[in-house]
Amino acid sequence: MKVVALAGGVGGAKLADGLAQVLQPQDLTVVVNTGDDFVHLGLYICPDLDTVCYTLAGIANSETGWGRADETWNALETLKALGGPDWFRLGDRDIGLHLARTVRLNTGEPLSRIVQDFCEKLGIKATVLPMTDDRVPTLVYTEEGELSFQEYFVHRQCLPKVTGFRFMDVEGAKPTLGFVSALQEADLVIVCPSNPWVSVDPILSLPGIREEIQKRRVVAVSPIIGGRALKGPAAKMYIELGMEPSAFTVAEHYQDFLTGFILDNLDVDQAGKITDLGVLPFVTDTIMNTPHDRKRLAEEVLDFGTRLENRPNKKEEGA
Ligand code: FO1
Repeated sequence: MKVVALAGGVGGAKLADGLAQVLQPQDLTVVVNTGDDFVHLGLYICPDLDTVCYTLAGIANSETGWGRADETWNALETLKALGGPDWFRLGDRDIGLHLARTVRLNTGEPLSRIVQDFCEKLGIKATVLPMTDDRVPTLVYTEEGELSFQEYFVHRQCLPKVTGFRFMDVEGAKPTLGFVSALQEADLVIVCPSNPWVSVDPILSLPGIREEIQKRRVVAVSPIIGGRALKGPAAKMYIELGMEPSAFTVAEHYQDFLTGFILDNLDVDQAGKITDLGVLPFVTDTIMNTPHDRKRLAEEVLDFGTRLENRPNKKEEGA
């Protein structure tokens, strides 16, 4: 069963890891958001790609949800002592990866090729792809004006009230070739439990992607459980945008392409409303605290996706 998983940060990386434990490597393509990427201290940093790759390689820092395990902070301490900016915490091993990537990007090498090479060197067998090789930085509109993503997320700790988002130059960006071909061959597309606004929407906004996804069997796992996001500002963003943070609101956000939607036991009362959207709900324990949880949820998502096979997706029904 050929699967394409759309992933952002922590939640996406965990489900991608579960899928990698269950599927043959050649059957899994993980497409990752690059809207969080930015140049900092001269280094080109790709947080969601790195969280996915570190997680799949088993070297992710499970406490923070970003960066590497067994990290040291000597470079950052020296930087701070010399008056440099240390608000974005870069560990020594992590800096090594940013150096290797930045040098190669500066020669004009496409990000997708660099990622593929790093995956081989990290022993990752599944295909991990940036959503595009172009630069599509996410800007966050707040009451204090427009902030770059990491300025909002880390430096300002997601405190400013958001009023909207912009994915700069996304209209002119090209999805990676591997992304488009994997989509066209996909038996199932899985939208991982990532932030719909700043992790999934950038991927869906690339030219031609939403239209292609609408032709596929698609399931999404809710990133909102009991009205909260397990990590990050997704629920706060919903509230600030005047919407209720709930599994149902997420399903509504994706309803134009969703065939099925996986929501947590805590939100079982919303299954009926989701069915009314023409989306098939599946209720289970969606919290992934251990690698076994990741594998179990991945198996349930794939099994649910298989059962959907004999159900035309919404687009065909609506056609
Ligand atoms: N997130 C933070 O909240 N604080 C940090 O100091 C921080 C450093 C960092 C370094 C490398 C990296 O790949 C990610 C890092 N992140 C940090 C996470 C980053 O802001 C991501 O964009 C978010 O996790 C959203 O996906």
